[in-house]
Amino acid sequence: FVIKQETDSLDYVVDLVGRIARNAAINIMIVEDSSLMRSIIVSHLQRHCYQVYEAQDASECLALLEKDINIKLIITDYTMPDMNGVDLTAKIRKTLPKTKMAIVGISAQSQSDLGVQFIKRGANDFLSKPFSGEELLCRVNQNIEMMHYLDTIYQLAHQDSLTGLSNRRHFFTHGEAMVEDAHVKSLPIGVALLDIDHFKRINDDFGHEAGDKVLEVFAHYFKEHFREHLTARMGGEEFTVLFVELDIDQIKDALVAFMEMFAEHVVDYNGQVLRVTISIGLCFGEKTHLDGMLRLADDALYSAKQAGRNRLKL
Ligand code: GH3
Ligand code: MG
Ligand code: MG
Ligand code: MG
Ligand code: MG
Repeated sequence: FVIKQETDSLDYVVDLVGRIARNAAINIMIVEDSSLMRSIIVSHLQRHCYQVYEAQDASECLALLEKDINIKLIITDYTMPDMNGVDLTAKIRKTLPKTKMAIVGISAQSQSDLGVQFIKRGANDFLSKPFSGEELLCRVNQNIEMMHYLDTIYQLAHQDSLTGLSNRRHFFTHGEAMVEDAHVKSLPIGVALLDIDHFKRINDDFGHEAGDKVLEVFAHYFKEHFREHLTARMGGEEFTVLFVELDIDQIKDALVAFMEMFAEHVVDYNGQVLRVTISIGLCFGEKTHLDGMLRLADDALYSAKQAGRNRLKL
């Protein structure tokens, strides 16, 4: 019995320390014109170690949001001198979706549909004053947890799990917009496809795990070398990078430098030395669509393979 108690209290302490560390990195803003109410809410939140910012009206709240503090949750009062909390919620939602920030409305007004108004205009939750500290914290914690799950889902949907690189979906979501923007501004744009040569042989000769190790090592250097550009694993042993604003020579130089560096690089797999080369297909110009550019890059990649691999073709 004694041992169980000790285990329980240890688990409790571990849980508490974890929560303190997590919450200390979470910024919450309270928007409330009553300084008494504000200080009550602040003390509840600080008990759970949240980082709290205070605003006494909507304009102070909007000014704080401009500062780019990465506020994760806003608790806003309804009745305030400059703008009511529902209008403030609607205004914030024009730029910040629920995936980025949660909003909890609060009010002492007896108007029965205030909660509905808040939620219809973009709030996640609503609390009638007076509320207990426990209820406030339950709602806040729950909304923070939901956002954490949304972040996780986003990561899973946009990241390749083996290499940690962005995946194809992420590349298209962001790349399409970048290509359109570059087109509007008449900026040069380039898309390269990089494919590991004879990769199947690595799997066949050393096993699938060795293949995975090569992909991980490749991705590490690839991400680092092209860190200023949009990169992704398109699938299998094929990777892509999108260049905006660089001219053709700058792009070729960056790609060839990487290709030559990797050809010299040895991957150590349980003491076995693995070497691979890569072929690159490049599409360059003022194009309007990413998928069209990728098709052209793929044609160029095919000629690089035909011409003997370990080379770049335009
Ligand atoms: P080429 O030089 O013409 O590109 O030849 P290749 O062998 O690299 O190309 P091929 O398309 O014939 O084979 C690619 C191989 O990549 C086949 C597939 O099993 C392997 N592969 C794809 N994804 C993974 C992965 O995540 N891990 C491992 N280990 N292998 C993978
Ligand atoms: Mg008020
Ligand atoms: Mg290949
Ligand atoms: Mg293939
Ligand atoms: Mg391939």
